[in-house]
Amino acid sequence: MNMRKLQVIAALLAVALGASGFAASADEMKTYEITVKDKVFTPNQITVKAGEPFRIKLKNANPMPVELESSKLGFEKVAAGFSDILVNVRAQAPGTYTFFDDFHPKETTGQVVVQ
Ligand SMILES: [Cu+2]
Repeated sequence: MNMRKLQVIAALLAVALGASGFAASADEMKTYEITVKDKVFTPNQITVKAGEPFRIKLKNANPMPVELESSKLGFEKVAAGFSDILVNVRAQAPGTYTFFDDFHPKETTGQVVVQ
């Protein structure tokens, strides 16, 4: 095998590895953990990058269910008592978006700051 062929193979390998690296990073979206207890989200504000999908992992530290919801961010999911849920959020434009527990929508709120 000559040097030119080796260079072509190396270039093709780099492309293949790069492509699989990209697929892996899509699977490893940044996950923000929030705990809800006694009608309070902790933290009650997270800051995420504009234009990048992300995940919120909500740990429900109450015996009662909560419903994590945000109409603007497009999710609505119930976490049973003492359980965790994961929601995927689409890439967003810069801004401040509210989320809440739909069982206590006035009291139990938080914000996602996209910047
Ligand atoms: Cu709801």
